[in-house]
Amino acid sequence: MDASNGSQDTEQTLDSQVKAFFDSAPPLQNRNDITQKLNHFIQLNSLSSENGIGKRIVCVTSGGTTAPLEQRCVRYVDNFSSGHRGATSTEYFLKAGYAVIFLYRRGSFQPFCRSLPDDPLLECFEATEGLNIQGLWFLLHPLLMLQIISKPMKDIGPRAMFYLAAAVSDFYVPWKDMVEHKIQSGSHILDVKLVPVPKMLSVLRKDWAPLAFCISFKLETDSNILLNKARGALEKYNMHAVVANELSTRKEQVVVVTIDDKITVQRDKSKADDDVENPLIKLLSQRHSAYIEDSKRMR
Ligand code: PAZ
Repeated sequence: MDASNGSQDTEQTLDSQVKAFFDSAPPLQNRNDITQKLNHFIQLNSLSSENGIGKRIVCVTSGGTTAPLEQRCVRYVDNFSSGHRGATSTEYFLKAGYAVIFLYRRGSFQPFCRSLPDDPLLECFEATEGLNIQGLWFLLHPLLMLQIISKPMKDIGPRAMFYLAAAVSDFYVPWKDMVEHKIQSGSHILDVKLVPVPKMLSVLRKDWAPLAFCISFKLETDSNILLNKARGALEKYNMHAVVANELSTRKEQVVVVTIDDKITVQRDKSKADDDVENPLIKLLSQRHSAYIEDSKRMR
């Protein structure tokens, strides 16, 4: 029986891997509150528009995720992401007329206070008419929140966009395999088994919000493999575009990879305060509008 466990694991379907991942996450205490808040926000912004069509709504994920090593977590595997991309993009999405659901790692950069440390500004906002940003934070991993957000987003069809700029960990330690207490130091080698996080982008596209316009990101440190990896992700997860960026130049330049284009987008260096997200969001907003028009024609 033991010997077959490994092969059974590899044969798990994506659905059961997703279920196992969610089952192994600590339960979300305030799920109902979050759902209510989101429904209210999406409803408000679906009604408010000049042309009676309803605003476009984008969910921006932002910041890095952590993978805890102990149940009573003292240590975890982290990544470098500061949330600058997500926070800056949110400002430009708002400028472009979108309503934004900003899903961020607590403590990472937030819009309109990028230069301030530890700034819980978004937590002060309550949804009222005219409010076009809803902040939600995640503790460890944004995927459970993403699933919750995608439910009301599904209802607005192609007007929804997912802009997945968070650096999501590719590996985690399932809850059942985690030691309860702090791992003790010593001279032994620390042997921790991290298993792959299921690829939820396909589930988002296929099941959670199939009509939404979906943009994911690909980060590499080796520029020689970046564009091929981005193209691979575009095809594998059926994204509408993948934004390719290299670690050292990510604030200066990105490449937007679509099925028939590779568009280099750069910050305007003649302006000290310009951001690469300025032309990037303009381009994605245009592409999203064209997508909405195409979807209308196809109905
Ligand atoms: O958060 P930040 O501004 O420091 O960095 C942004 C980024 C590099 C994390 C983002 O642009 C990105 O590429 N996210 C996806 C990373 C990945 O999983 O490949």
